[in-house]
Amino acid sequence: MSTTDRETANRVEQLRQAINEHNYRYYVLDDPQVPDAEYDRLFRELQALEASHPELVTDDSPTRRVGANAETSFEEVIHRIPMLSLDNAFSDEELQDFDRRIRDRLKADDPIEYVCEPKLDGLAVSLHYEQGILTRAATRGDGYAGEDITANIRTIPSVPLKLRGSGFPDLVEVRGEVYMPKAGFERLNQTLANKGEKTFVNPRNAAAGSLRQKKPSVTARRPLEMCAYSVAVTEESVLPETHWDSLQQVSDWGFRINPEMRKATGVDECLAAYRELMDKRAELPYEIDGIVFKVNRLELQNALGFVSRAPRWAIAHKFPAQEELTVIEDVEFQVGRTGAVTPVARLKPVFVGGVTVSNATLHNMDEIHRLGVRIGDTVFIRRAGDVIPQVVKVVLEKRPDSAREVELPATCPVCDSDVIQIEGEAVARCSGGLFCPAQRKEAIRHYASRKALDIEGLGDKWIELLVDKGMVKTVADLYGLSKEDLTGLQRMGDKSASNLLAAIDKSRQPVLWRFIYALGIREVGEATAKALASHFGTLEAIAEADEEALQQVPDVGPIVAGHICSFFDQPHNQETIDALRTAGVQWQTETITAEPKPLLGETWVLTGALSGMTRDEAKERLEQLGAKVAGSVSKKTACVVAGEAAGSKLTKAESLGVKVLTEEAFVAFLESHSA
Ligand code: D41
Repeated sequence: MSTTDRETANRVEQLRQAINEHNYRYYVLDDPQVPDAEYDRLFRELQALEASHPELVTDDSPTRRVGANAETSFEEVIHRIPMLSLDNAFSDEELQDFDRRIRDRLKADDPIEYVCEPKLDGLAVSLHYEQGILTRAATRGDGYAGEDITANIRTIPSVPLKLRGSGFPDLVEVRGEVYMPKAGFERLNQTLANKGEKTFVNPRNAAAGSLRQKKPSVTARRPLEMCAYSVAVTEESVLPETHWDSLQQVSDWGFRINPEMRKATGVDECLAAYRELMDKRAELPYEIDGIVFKVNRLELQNALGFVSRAPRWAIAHKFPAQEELTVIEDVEFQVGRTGAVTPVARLKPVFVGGVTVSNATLHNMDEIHRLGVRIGDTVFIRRAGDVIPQVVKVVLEKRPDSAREVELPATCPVCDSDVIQIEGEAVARCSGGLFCPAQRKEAIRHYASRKALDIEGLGDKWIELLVDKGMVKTVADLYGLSKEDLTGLQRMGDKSASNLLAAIDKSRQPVLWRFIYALGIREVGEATAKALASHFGTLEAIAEADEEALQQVPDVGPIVAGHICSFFDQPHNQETIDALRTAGVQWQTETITAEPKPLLGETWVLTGALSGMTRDEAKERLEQLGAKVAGSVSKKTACVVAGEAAGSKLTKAESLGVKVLTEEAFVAFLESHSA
């Protein structure tokens, strides 16, 4: 070997050690030591060296997690030492029985020491290491024979391809659970759903499906992890005295072990550990379905032995199931405060995730189609943590002949207005707007908000009260309120009643754009309302415009035009507008169009704090003069108004040579342009 070859070989070895170390810190300890960019540089350097020196490539190189063209064979593998199963305890009594049996058998007077391990909800696997190198990975199968999944297991970053340290036996078998963390599962399902593909029912199925892939490159993209729970050494070697210590050893070899693991002496401490873990269950980043108790001393384990494939020294105390089967008795549609019409499944009550569940959301019609749900179907209901129960799968085999398709109602179940579903949008909506009782409070809140009619003092509390007492059904009712009405309400003093009435009264003459904005038409925000007002000049003209005419307005596309038309098509909305008019609300015909607009086509930017006016006021003045007000400075910016403590926008304006006005100069400018 030449010197340069030796140098290359050394560098390759150095890179592998560094990368393995970073991998270990990142995936096993969750404690990265270098930024991703540094890791990527090392990785690319190793890839490049291996590409130019193929003779240096080894199987345990961190670049070889996805084998070049290896496929997972799924060939049968006979376990040299059978993989035992676990007995279950479903109650405190069953756990106490387990502990009593052990003490009887061992004739023990003192309480037994147990190791308590979260029971990960994944798949048990066996990994063989020869001279420290991963040589074979297999599923548990029936405990005697499993399948060879080496190529897929190699892609899991928390599985060491090579044991860390030295002094390990020539042949080591590590057993553990492969699982998918909750966050990765959610992301994977979201991606699958976006592609219209079938999603997984739970993280366990997702982990199983990912390991069952023929192509390791697919498995590699799935967020799988592995956590070790036991070790078997098939030859003479010094074993630690306890299960606990053997897991510390496995951890030193580079495996992830469960950080929630702890020791407990006697059954009462075990029961306490069970309750503590149950309380933590929802917060853990992975799913567990119980807790495993194992007699800690290996000597005692040996003395206890096993019966029919399960050790006498271990038991799984199960948590309440998070999935159960039940029947969808009906599907009803609920209307949310924004008008979203959401299908809700009425279920035959079922105990799942620790509570009795009789409703589950179906989200929207797309979800119903994706799941293929019909009324009468038997379905998997899943309730994990505190999240709302979900329908995750239909059991087609159990579909009765009487099963009915779910149909989106044509009209709102609350107010009978048309239900509108825009193409390409998953959510269907009630078009009742101001009129729909389900949307009433939200509509009133919006109407009274600062950018709309700015009714000071009409906060959430009053809206709640007025709507709940039936005193205000639509915004028009606000104008009919009398002082007696208000003082009759709890906690409403004479003075605050007068103030509120005055504020309501003051809102009777809004400018047109504010009134349009206040109507709460979907996707008609402040800017669109202004554009509509200055284009059409009157509300009548907007109400009569068809979609084509509406699209003449800058910023109004087909979707917004559709929302505007369906709003005015609803007789209820027209009635509310008429009622407002009758109540004396008089929006001013937009006169802006008639005014000269010296700043038309210009974009201005406001930055820093103004002392004499608010940002919104400054913006409004500029817009009246025809300018557009933007949030960032570019070459195209006509002018920047710089108030107190202006920062990066001012610097940028100066560097681009954009005109800058101080507040003083801006005020003078406005005065010279005021009518
Ligand atoms: O977390 C687990 N799922 C887990 C499974 C665990 N922490 N410990 C386990 N210990 C065993 C024995 C006691 C037999 C070594 C297990 C399992 N078995 C197991 N997993 C699937 C079947 C058996």
